[in-house]
Amino acid sequence: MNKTAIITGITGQDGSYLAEYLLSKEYNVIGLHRRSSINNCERVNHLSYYDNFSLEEFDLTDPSDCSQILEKYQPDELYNLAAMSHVGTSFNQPSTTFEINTIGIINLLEGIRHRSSHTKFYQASTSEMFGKNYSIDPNGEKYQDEDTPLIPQSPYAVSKLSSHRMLQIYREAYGLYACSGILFNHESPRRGENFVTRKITKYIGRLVNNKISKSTKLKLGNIIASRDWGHAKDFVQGMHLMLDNDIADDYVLCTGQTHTVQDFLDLAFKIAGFNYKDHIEIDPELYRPAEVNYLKGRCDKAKKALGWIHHTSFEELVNEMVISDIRLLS
Ligand code: NAP
Ligand code: G4F
Repeated sequence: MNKTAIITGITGQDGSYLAEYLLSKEYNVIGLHRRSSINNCERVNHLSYYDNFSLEEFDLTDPSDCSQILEKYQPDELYNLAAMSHVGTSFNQPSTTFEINTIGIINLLEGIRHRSSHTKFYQASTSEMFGKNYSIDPNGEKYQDEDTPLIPQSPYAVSKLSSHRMLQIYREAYGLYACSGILFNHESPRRGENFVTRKITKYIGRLVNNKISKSTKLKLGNIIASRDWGHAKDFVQGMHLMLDNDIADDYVLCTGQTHTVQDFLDLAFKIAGFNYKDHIEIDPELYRPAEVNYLKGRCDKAKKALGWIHHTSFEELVNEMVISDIRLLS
């Protein structure tokens, strides 16, 4: 019999790629989205022709909604991707961030415990939880992995760390099959437009298609921050591998390489035939009150236990995003 998977956050970047991936494996997929006054399901509209894909309204912050969904579907797998996922916004909306990112997972874990205890659970944890911290190898190389202590630097990161720890407690205390994926940044042409990579490629798309004047600058904050950027398509496969296993555990997924925002700018503008220095302006308002300056993961554990590796290089990712936004805005 085909397996059933529920995905929260179906309208987001990862939700759409994960749904496509699970459908390719013949899962029945139920995508959960919160009510909106307009249709915001554009990332998954193309999946509507699948008989085994459906959408259902849901809000993660409502405990009864969470338990009813679990009672109704008794899913084999539940992927909790829903979140207030913007680090900068979390400084302005700390309570909402906690309500969704922390209370939300408690609602789901309680729902699983009482209504559907066979359900395997995936939680979208994050490299932001490392904050300013890193480990150093014998060659002096700085990196983060599962053993690096977590010292979060933003309301978003603290909310995710609470969820991460809550999941571990439910796994140990109640024997739930629950995995936390500590994922480093992953991007794609479907990335939300207020994350730095997409903000850059969207600006380039407008510039190339003469939708803005050459004097309209791209305003950015801290461009010396380093991130370990991969492709979302690769990362959703790792989420599935964590649940398609015999032992529930927590894993880092990353590319193992790091680049600054400046590196991203340089390559993205070069692809379109421009020099980024002619087009950007640093806006101090866009600096965060506390910043994570360096993220570079090591995912030897996931490679060994799950056989997961990333396939898309940084250059391929940037190229795909730039070309996509040039086409989209033409
Ligand atoms: P995203 O594009 O921002 O999507 C977030 C999703 O959560 C959206 O579908 C959003 O719905 C939904 N959501 C928010 N509040 C909700 C609520 N109260 N009830 C139900 N749904 C709600 O994020 P993403 O990039 O796909 O990331 C997926 C998950 O991975 C997030 O939890 C994020 O924190 C985590 N993560 C992401 C990365 C990354 O680099 N992308 C790295 C590590 C961890 P609306 O469309 O209605 O807003
Ligand atoms: O693209 P960002 O907003 O991503 P950030 O903060 O790394 O968070 C993303 O990755 C996390 C995993 O590590 C996820 F958990 C989280 O949900 C999200 O998907 O910012 C990247 C860097 C930051 O250092 C930021 O300060 O870019 C810098 N930056 C510079 N100018 C900017 C801007 N970020 C944004 N969003 N907008 C700017 O104008």
